Amino acid sequence: MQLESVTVRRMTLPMLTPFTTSFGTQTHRDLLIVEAHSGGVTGYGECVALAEPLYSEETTSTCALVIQDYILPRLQGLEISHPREVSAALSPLKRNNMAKAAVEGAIWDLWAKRENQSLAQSFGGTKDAVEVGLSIGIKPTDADLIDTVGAAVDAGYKRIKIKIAPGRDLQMMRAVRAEFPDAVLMADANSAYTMADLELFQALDELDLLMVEQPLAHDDIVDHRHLQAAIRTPVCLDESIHSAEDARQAIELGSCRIINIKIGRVGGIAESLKIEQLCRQHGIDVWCGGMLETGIGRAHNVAIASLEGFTLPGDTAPSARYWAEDIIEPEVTMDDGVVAVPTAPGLGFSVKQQLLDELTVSSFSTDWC
Ligand code: OSB
Ligand code: MG
Repeated sequence: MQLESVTVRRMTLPMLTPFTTSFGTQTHRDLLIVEAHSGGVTGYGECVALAEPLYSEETTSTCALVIQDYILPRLQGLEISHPREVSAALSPLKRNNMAKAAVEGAIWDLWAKRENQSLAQSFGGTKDAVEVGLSIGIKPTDADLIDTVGAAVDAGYKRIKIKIAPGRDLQMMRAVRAEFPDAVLMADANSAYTMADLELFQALDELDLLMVEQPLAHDDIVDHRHLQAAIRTPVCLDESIHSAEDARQAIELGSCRIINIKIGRVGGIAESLKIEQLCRQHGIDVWCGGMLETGIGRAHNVAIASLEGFTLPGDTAPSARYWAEDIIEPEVTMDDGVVAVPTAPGLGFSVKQQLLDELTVSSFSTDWC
């Protein structure tokens, strides 16, 4: 297969509810949708970078630039027999993982559609439904948070993740645990703490959390090792893992017992599959993280979460949790805490092309011919 053309669209979607983490509040999603075309078929990918470099160094704007100036030129004229070859072709480019993943994802969807395979099938997924957890942002009061957790428990989510930040941590988590003694709870710090906060994490041990996600610096694996050795609660790494090589080092050091895979953060599907395999070999639990995706990125996430190594519920909540109207149809929906893995070719959802056109504020396309 040869890529004939690629179009990248930028759009802004208002979120139904603002989402606050230790690094800031998202009220809108500023994102890129990549369309890859070949033989009359279109594959779709989503760039998960945020508008500002608060989660990682990438932003929507840096991704647009890197895709246009560096990624697409390397794919021009390339004969692609399997989408795995895309990450190999892009490997000389350092990092810029979210930019690479957006393009690789579109090509993977295109290839799967042409091969008449679902994305899940093309990834080697085996489950026909995936368990879903909810990620809840920092709320102004404990009462607000308890209401939101209660609604999530009632909705059937299999695991509830609560964002924590200095000043909104131990007391708040104790209040939630007291209200929901049996809920499967975890906390995500988005790298807001240091080893000076060891006592906080030791105190959190008493709450029987499923895990604590990225407690320490975004680029650390050494201090996480010391933290994991000093607490019972499993440490999960998110921000610190950008590749299978990072995962190998973290596992070797004992820096975590769980890894959250985000396709964008690790540079694509091929790299995600390597991490899943490595974790399976080492008995490390894996789950699919989320970046407040539209239906396009969400469909990729649901497909990858169908792999055997994804042993814990992922942040793949239904569309209606985020958007007034998703850009795919049907929307992603949840039943009894699970999302069905589509079996139709590619994403398994159709993209609302007219809505995409209406939302697009700027775009660029390759001028290959
Ligand atoms: O740390 O997992 C995170 C959203 C944006 C950036 C980072 C994170 C998150 C989430 C939301 O937790 C997960 C989702 O519901 O998509
Ligand atoms: Mg996280």
